Amino acid sequence: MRTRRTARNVIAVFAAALLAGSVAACGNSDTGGSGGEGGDKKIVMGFSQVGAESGWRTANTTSIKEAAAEAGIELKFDDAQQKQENQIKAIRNFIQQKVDVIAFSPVVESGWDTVLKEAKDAKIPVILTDRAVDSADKSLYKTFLGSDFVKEGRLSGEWLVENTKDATGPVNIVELQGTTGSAPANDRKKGFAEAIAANPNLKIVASQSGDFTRAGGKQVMEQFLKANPKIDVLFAHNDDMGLGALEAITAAGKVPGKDITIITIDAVKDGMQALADGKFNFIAECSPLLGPQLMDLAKKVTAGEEVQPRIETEETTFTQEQAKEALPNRKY
Ligand code: GZL
Repeated sequence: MRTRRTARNVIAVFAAALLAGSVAACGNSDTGGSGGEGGDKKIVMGFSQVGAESGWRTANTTSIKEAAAEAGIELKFDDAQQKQENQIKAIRNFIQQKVDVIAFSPVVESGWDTVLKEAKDAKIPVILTDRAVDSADKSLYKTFLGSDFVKEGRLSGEWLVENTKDATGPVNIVELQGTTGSAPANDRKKGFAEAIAANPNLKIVASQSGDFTRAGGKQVMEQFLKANPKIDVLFAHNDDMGLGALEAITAAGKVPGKDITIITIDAVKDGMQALADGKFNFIAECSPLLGPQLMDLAKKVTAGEEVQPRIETEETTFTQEQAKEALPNRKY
């Protein structure tokens, strides 16, 4: 009798232990997932966007919003209308709202240290996307995701050197710069100038900002045409300024792509169409499709994972023939 009772007790204790173990295991799976403690907590991202100045920017905003929805990340999105003070205000709001991560495309390179220190003090990780800042303190942000703008400028200059090597006299270049003080404007100008430096025939006779907009490109190109009797090449830091310049060139009775060779950067659909139509001559691509990579980075930094300090996007270049082939499949 005693033996049977003892055996029953042993089985009961063993079953209780098994049950306890399985509940604990089950409990653990509830606390798995992305958030650690809660698991189901949605990541909240505060994003400050430059504005809506160009086709590139519109495509970039679409990529970010779609990727956030796809990743299940709650996005607080602010459009700064190309004003740094609006971006600083938005970042301060994000800090007040205690978001999990802040991402932004800084409209200009300088003037960010104070607000980025406030985010760091609030223990909110910051991701730079698209444009860079010139802060000496690299601990103010986790990573930079975007393009190599110097390379884009260099590729543009190298194409021009290659395609004017038979020119006998001076080749007069006018340059439509991007937003004054912005990383793409500074770096594209630098890369292009370095590439053409070895060729004394190639001279930049005028260079001015068109602020990355079509209206700006048209307005400045009109001034260039009035002030410079002989313009052989236009180098525009983005498609949109090049597209605006087309109107000024045509109104001046010149044939774009023939009388004036046009080189731009971005490769948005309207720019690629102008290239395919022979109005542009060369485009260096700058991809706006940063959304998916940005959301992956947001998950990593909010989980405390280490990430590369700089992540560059894959890009290419297009001639007129290549644009005709690529156009049907362009995503933006
Ligand atoms: C480049 C981006 C630039 C684009 C412009 O990454 O910051 O800003 O080249 C856009 O079209 O306005």
